[in-house]
Amino acid sequence: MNLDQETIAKLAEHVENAELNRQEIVKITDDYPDMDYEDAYAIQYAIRARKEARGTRIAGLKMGLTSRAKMKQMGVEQPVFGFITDYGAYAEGAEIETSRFIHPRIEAEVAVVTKATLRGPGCHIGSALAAIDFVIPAVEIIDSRYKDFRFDLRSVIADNTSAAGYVTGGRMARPESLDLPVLGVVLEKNGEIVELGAGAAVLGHPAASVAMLANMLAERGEEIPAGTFIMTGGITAAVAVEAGDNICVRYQDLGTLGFRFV
Ligand code: OOG
Ligand code: MG
Repeated sequence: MNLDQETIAKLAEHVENAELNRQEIVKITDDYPDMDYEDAYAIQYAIRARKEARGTRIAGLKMGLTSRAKMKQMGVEQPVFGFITDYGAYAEGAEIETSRFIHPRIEAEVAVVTKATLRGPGCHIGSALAAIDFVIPAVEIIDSRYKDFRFDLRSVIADNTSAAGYVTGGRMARPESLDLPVLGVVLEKNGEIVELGAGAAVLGHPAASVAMLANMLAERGEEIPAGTFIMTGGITAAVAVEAGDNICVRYQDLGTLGFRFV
């Protein structure tokens, strides 16, 4: 770690305020070029603690930058993790207030809920699959607090990996009933197909993303408790949305998730 506790706390407040006030900021590594990955996660965890102290419930975990499409779009090459909150949750059919965000984008993802503890190191796709209770379609709403969505890996980790909301719905299924790598996803905006892909876009298999999360958490002495909701990362590149947009995401075997921005 290169930053002291006081600076971590100050940056956590700065980045969280950008979220709460919907006001974009410049990426924090511009002013703190020495900030390292540990500092970045320390800032993210400080933001999480600030929210929990205010009564926010942590509703699950997310992986990000797990697909080529996303890595290419954002110019960063390594998966990251973050948390999702109770107040970011939307159900299928939701009317989502666009004014809650700075410059929202959506990503089609596959989410899972676990039924057993997952602990790294050495967690692999087999253990992850055995620990998945069910799979459920989920669309993430990301909203980088950084100007023009421009960031580096350390800055985006500190900004809780741009997490802003998520819509769940469609149909859940047991993992053994699905062929997750070839599970097709089609994202439509206002009736037009804008992105499409398959589960394999996510590290070859969405369960590999769950295993990687367990291994990343293990480095911090943490595990994934049973009953955790996990978003495995965008299959497709993220799509910018604005008020008036109607979104429909079709998942092979898992139904359709529709909602709109108002
Ligand atoms: C970072 C978050 C990436 C995903 O699913 O890849 C992410 C960003 O692109 O702003 O959530
Ligand atoms: Mg995502």
